[in-house]
Amino acid sequence: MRQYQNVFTQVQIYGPTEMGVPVKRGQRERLGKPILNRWIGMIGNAQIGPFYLGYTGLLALVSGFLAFEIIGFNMLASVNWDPVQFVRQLFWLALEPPSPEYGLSIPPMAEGGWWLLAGFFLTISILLWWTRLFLRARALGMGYHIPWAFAAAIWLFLVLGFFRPLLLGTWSEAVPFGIFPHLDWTAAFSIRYGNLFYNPFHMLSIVFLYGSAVLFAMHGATILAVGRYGGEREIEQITDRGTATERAALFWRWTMGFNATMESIHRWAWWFAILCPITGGIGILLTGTVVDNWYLWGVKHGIAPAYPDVWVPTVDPALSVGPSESAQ
Ligand code: 07D
Ligand code: 07D
Repeated sequence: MRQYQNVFTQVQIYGPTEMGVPVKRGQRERLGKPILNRWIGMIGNAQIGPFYLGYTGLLALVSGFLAFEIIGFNMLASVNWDPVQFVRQLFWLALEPPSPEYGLSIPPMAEGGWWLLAGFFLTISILLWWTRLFLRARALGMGYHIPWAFAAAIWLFLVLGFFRPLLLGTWSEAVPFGIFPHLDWTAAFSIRYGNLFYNPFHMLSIVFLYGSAVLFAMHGATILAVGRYGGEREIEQITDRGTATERAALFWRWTMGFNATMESIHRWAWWFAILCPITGGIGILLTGTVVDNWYLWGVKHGIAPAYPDVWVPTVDPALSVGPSESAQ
C-alpha cells in the first residue's frame, strides 16, 4: 500500500537520471547534467534537466532580457536612479507609451521611444518562444496543441499592444509597462469606452475564464479522487480495468447525467482556455474601432437600461464638449 500514501504527489523513485530520446542530426545537444531534487519531486518530477536551449530559445531569452532591462532602467531613471526609491515604488513605476501627437511615428527615446523598443524586444522574444514550442513539439513527434494555445494568448497580447494601436493610428492607445500602471490602463480603458461589461466579447471571455477554472477544478478533483485506483496513470497502465477511469466517468454520469471521456475532457479544457483570450482579443479590437461606447451599444441593443432623461437625452460623453473646451 506504500505507493498510495501520498501527501503531495507520488512516492519518489530514485534511480539513474533519464536523458530522453536521442536528438536528430543537425540539432543541438541538451544542456546540463540532470540532478534529482527531493523538494521539486513533491510538486512534479524530481529530475531537473537536461534542458534544450537551441537558437530560438537563446534568442528569446536574450531579447526578453533586453526588454526587461529597458523597462527596469527606465523605471530606475524615473526615480532619479535612487535604488531605495526604485524598490519602494517598484509596483507603481511605469514605462509609458508615446503621447497621441506622435501617432505611429518613432518618438524621441525619453518620450516613448524606449517604450517602443521594449515592446519590440518583448514581442520578438514572445514570437521566438512560440517558435521554440513549435519546433520542440515537432521534434518529439507531438501535435501542435501547445503552440496553438500559446498563440491564442499572443493574439490578445498583439491586439492590446500592436493591432489595435495600428488601426487607431497611434501607439498611445497601447498598454504601459508596469505592475499597477497596467491595471490603471485597464480600468481607464473600460471607462473611456463606456464600461467594458457591456462588451459581449468581454462577457464571452469571462465565461471561458470562469469555465476554465470550473473545468480545471472538476478534472483535477476527479483524477485525484481515483488516484487510489491508479486513475492518474495512462489508460494502458491501469491493470485493474473497471476501477479508476470508469468510476470517475460514472460519478459524473450519476451526478450530472453526462460524462466527458478521458480524451474529451482535455478537449473541453483546451477549448475553454484558448477561447478566453481569442474572444477577449476580438472584444478589444472592436473597441474604439467599431464601437465607441459599450454602454450606449448595450442600450441600443436592449441589454442595458437607459438612464432616465433628466435634462437632456444621454449622449456619448466622448462626442460631447468637455468642460475645458466649453469654458473657452
Ligand atoms: C500564474 C503564469 C506565470 C506568469 C506570471 C506573470 C511579468 C511582468 C514585468 C515588472 C496568470 C509574470 C509577469 C513577467 C513583470 C515588469 C515590467 C499566469 C501565471 C506570474 N499582464 N493584469 C497581472 C501581465 C494585461 C490585469 C500579474 C502580462 C492586460 C489585472 C502580472 C501581460 C489586462 C491583473 C501580470 C498582461 C491585464 C493583472 C499576474 C501581457 C487585461 C491583476 C498575472 C504581456 C487582460 C494581476 C498587479 C498572472 C495583478 C495581474 C502580467 C496584460 C489586467 C504582473 C505579462 C493589459 C486586472 N498581470 N493584464 O498571474 O496582481 O497571470 O496585477 O499582456 O489583478 Mg496583467
Ligand atoms: C494578457 C494574454 C497575453 C499574455 C501573454 C503572456 C510574459 C511573461 C515571464 C513566465 C490574460 C506573455 C508572458 C511576457 C513571461 C515569466 C516569468 C491573457 C493575456 C502573451 N474583467 N478587462 C479581460 C474580468 C473589468 C478589461 C479578460 C472579470 C472591468 C480590459 C478576462 C471582471 C474593467 C480587458 C476579464 C472584469 C475591465 C479585460 C482577460 C470582473 C476594468 C482586456 C482574459 C468580475 C475596470 C481583456 C475583452 C485573459 C479582454 C480583459 C475578466 C472586469 C477591463 C476574461 C472576471 C469592467 C481593458 N477581463 N474588466 O486571458 O480580453 O487575460 O477583454 O469584474 O483587454 Mg475585464
